[in-house]
Amino acid sequence: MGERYQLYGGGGSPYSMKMRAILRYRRLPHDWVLMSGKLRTELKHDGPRVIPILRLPEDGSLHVDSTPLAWMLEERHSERSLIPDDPDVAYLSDLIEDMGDEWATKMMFHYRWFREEDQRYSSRQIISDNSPGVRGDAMIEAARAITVRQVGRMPLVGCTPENAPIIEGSYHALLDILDAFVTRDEFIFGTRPSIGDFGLFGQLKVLASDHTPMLIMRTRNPSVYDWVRRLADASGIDGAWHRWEAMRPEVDDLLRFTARYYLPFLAANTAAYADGAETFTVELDGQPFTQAPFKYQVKCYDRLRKRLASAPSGRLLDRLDATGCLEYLQ
Ligand SMILES: N[C@@H](CCC(=O)N[C@@H](CS)C(=O)NCC(=O)O)C(=O)O
Repeated sequence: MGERYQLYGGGGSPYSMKMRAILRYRRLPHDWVLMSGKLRTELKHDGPRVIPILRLPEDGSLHVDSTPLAWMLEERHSERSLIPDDPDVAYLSDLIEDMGDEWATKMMFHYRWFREEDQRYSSRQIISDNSPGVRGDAMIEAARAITVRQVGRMPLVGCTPENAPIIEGSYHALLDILDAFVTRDEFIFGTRPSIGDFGLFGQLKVLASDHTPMLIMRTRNPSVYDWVRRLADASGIDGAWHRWEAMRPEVDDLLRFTARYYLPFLAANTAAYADGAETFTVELDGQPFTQAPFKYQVKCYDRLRKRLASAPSGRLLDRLDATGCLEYLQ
């Protein structure tokens, strides 16, 4: 085991891509290991059956959930932190990370499983990574089984045909915002990437690979495609944070985007969960969006609100207010 982290994941898993890109940017010695059923049994991890899993070098302990993992790395290593040193900027970075993890993932899941040609490519890719030696009929059968399972999960995460126009519209809107500023060394909060960049990156990396969203990104917003391609390994980037006063205007566009799609969803999800409702409908960008309440996102909302309540600064509140976020976060 030695001095290196092990990251167990899959090439089609957005949170695995996020964690791998973080380890690379932070220059932390690690091995990238493709997870398989056999390996999962050998690892004897008794936590949630998800990827990625990070194994610590010193004691072999196994840990999941990319946001807490990223924060654990922050505690363990101070060089090349992902957290902007200005706490107000850091809050915005966390908000954007959360939006990437929890809203942009709907884009990823929708495009992956909505159209047959996407199902065909994605299911095969997942099996190819997680099932060593599988080919021919066995590959076809395993790909079919995972397609059935994942398509069955679509309504649980709101990826229904009725919600498709909202999800696709939000993908286009996000690409357009990023397209307005990404260049070779530019990230959301400076010339170095933040946890917010990596939250978006995880989902965008998969969207840049799955068939239909890849074509959209490459033809409509090729500069975003390039940005994603580079952020996959940013170990050579040595940048700086912008000061609050020099924050680029596109950050406000990202915040307005968050207020248009993600935060109303998050608020309605929490209310519906508290009421024990089976489903809820919320208006997003002027259109009704319906899904069943999702427990994990209740925690996300709680965390964002508590953090803001614990350290409110006037300029942060003003910015959140001006972009439409504040009404959901107070
Ligand atoms: N919040 C977790 C989510 C991890 C997650 O949902 N991973 C997916 C793959 S990207 C998974 O393993 N799902 C279980 C399954 O597909 O069986 C994180 O940020 O790491």
